[in-house]
Amino acid sequence: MGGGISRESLREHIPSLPGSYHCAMIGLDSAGKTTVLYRLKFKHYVNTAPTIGFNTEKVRLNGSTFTVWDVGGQDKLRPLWRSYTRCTDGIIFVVDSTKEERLEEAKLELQKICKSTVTGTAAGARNKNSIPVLVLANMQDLPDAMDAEKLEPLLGLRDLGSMRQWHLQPTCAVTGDGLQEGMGKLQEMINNRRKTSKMTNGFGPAAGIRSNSSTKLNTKKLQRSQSYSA
Ligand SMILES: Nc1nc2c(ncn2[C@@H]2O[C@H](COP(=O)(O)OP(=O)(O)O)[C@@H](O)[C@H]2O)c(=O)[nH]1
Ligand SMILES: [Mg+2]
Repeated sequence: MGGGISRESLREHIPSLPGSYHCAMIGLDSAGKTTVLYRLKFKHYVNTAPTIGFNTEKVRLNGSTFTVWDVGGQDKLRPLWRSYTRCTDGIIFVVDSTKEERLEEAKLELQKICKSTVTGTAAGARNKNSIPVLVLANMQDLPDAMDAEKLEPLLGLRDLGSMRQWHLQPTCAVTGDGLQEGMGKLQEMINNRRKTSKMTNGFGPAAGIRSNSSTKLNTKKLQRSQSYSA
């Protein structure tokens, strides 16, 4: 193909089809990313091995197609994340809710990746209506899992900037609890971003969007009890 046009800039100029979404799933190693991917794809639990490189699957949910890229989370693989997140429609960031000692590391990695997705081409910079982030607070079936209320400040989600939509969703990837709901939220945020980008393209900065939220979950019963917006 002709030189000079990168894969990223092509993705920026070719609009995604309605009902079709490209998502990059990242997070520290052993957070449950691959378990999430196969739970979404096959609707049952699949035993995993550490991911060297990436896994990808097309997942059908609510009549839409999500192409999900699950990228290895070991620290030597993290420099790869950027090439998956730069031009994606949505970022899924998976956290092990039982590992308080790894939350600072997770927070810094999330901040780093979010920073890397606001700069870039002129179009990217104008469209400061940044790539939405779905944070999965995974392992909620375990007794020492922290709930969304506790995780939200520890992950610094409110510091991600006013142009960033995010949603914090408690999940258990083994049973699938919370996954459908989280993906529904991600879809809503992506559609919101697409709408805002259409309205503002070429007419100055995007209007601010504040649709950030956490789903609170009864961690014992894994049922949604309440949600709130920032
Ligand atoms: N109890 C429990 N274990 C989980 C959950 N999600 C993943 N796991 C387990 O955590 C381990 C790491 O999961 P994996 O998907 O390989 O993590 P990844 O490195 O982020 O891809 C595996 O043994 C999974 O079975 C969960 O929600 N609850
Ligand atoms: Mg994996």
